[in-house]
Amino acid sequence: SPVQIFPTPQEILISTQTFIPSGYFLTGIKSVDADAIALLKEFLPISTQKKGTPLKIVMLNDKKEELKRSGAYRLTIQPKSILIEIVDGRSLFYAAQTIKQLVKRNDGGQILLNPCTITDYPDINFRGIVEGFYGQPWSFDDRIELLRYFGKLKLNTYIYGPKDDPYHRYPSWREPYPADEAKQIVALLTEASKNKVDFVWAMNPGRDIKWNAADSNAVLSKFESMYTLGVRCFALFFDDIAGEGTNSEKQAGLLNYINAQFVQKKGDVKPLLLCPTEFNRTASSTGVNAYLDVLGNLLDPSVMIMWTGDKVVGDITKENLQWVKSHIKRNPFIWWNFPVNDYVRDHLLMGPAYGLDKDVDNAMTGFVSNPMDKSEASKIGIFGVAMYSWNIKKYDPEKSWEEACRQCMPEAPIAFLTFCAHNSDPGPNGHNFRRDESVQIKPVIDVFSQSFKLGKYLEFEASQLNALFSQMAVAPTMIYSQSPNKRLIRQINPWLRQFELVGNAGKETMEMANAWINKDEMSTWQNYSAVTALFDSIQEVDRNFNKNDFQPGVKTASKVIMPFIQQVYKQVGNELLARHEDEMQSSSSQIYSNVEQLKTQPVSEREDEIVIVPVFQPIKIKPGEYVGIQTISNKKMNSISLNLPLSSDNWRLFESSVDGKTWNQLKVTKDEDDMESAIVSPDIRYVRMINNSPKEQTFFLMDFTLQTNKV
Ligand code: LTM
Repeated sequence: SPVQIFPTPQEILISTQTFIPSGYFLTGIKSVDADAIALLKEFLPISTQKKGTPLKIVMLNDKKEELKRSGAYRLTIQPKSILIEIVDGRSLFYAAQTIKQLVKRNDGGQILLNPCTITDYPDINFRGIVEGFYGQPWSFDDRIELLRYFGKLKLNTYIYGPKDDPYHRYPSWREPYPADEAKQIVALLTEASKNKVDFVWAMNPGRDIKWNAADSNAVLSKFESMYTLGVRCFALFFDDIAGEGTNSEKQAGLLNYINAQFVQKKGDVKPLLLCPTEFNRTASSTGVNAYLDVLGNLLDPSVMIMWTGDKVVGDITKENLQWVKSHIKRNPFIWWNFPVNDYVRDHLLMGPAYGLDKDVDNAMTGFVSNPMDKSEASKIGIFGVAMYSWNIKKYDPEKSWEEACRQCMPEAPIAFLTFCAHNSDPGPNGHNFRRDESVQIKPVIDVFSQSFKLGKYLEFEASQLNALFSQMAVAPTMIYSQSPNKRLIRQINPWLRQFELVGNAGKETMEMANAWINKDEMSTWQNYSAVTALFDSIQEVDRNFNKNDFQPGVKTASKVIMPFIQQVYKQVGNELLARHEDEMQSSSSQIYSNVEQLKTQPVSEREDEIVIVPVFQPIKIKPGEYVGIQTISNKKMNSISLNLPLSSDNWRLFESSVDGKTWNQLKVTKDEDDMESAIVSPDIRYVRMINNSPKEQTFFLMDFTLQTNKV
């Protein structure tokens, strides 16, 4: 095709010849979407007089089911006319977005168009994001910018549900927003409407809801207050809760009540959306009257149900979609936990959006991505979701990702692509969700390092590695100097700094390796010291930036590049210093647990503490199961401290051990904030909390910390 259009149209016939259009006048349907007309006028000469070429807008009349969807359109461009057939205002807006991408200019600045016929519609009805992560919610400006981005990508759904907005969730879901926040919501609704986006306001009342009339009315009146602000789409979330709120019969009862008393009565409110408590297959109970079956049987058929797939974070497969449909008795509305990074906050997820089944027709009501707390950086993942959800069969994750990088940073596309290519894997995490990273260079690294271990330095591979490391080292400077997107730079700044250091460390490492192979001990020493100094700087950035209580730190190129650099450094260092490898490794800790859900949960080791990375989902722990920390650190241990809310019963014991075989019970005390702690002896290497009761228990693992003596 002579022109690229994003998302890829369903059917396109386009001539390679261009023509220069004269002025247009509008004809056909009179009262059409004003935003779409304003958009058309931005790039087409449209006059108010009946002069020039007709641009005719008519209703689309086609039997095909897809061409009845909101947003569907047919566009016929000929030298003597433009015809736009539409279903609704959104269709016209999308046709205008398409024409915008078709318009080119010649050297004289004149507009050029290619005659074409485009028949286009979305594969999935609701497409967009759910702002549903933990951590600092997006700012007002972040959201406005994203809504504009949505318009361009033909995304139509913005679900508002940030976990750390107290008026969305605990403790203030019952209360209306304060005046200034309410004003911002009104402004967001206006921007959403301009971009043909449904702004869905979600409430997450499950943590402390009481199943009584008072709380049903509390939900109703909060919805009423949001309706007054202009909200017309509503959702109820019951994810990440334990206890009373998880009752599926009661949840279904509440949704049906809101449907009857609010949605039906208002008449202009769209169907309700529910995020269930068991929102993925791993978390789903089975048997008679299992949670999802109850929802499937009781919930009004108009209510849409969200679903994250087989796991909290993972792929979306045909098989999984079919499985959930058989339980909820409707197509699921996908909540895809990508590129969200609230469970790996020291990493960025800026790689391709893949793991989405293409062999799925009409199997999803909606598809929304849960993004990172970094709105601009999330645009890369969101772009992929926009391409997939509009045209599933034509979706190409790699190509979409490259285009996303180009569009997000047209001023320095190669630098930005390089940055994203090495910032995609989340690192080890409890969801076992990993991404490919450094894909192109990985085979080169494998070949080079294998030979290097045998004392050979492969020149050809080395030249490719050198080229990449140089590119990495300059990419941040290019981005800082060329990109006007200051918001993006602010959001990813710590990673940009780190990226430059890693690039430089790579360059020095290659020189060191070369000098070592050439038996140039003097240069080897010099390069070795330079790499050591760069490692120190990398550690400094890691310690001093991106501070948060969950996973502080700044990890970049951590899957392929950093391990390679470290391995070469270690190998040369070992030989140079005649040291043994294990002596260099002074400390390593990991989770100590036989709870399936926790086995891969990482721990984070800091200067004077070892912390289990918090888990947001409730954890089920059977009698005799335990969770704790195992360490081979050479530090002295001090105490453990715990903050495990919603678990005041006496079902657990705390224990410590030197060898993992003999255990001593710890005496735990509570302070006035209900924080628990216990002193441990300096030589212990294991601490754990064990379910000492005869029953399975549910708890949240928010803070489990082993304090070590300050070094
Ligand atoms: O995924 C869902 C439905 N809920 C939460 C999200 O809020 C959170 O962002 C993700 C990723 O950590 N996990 C969840 O369980």
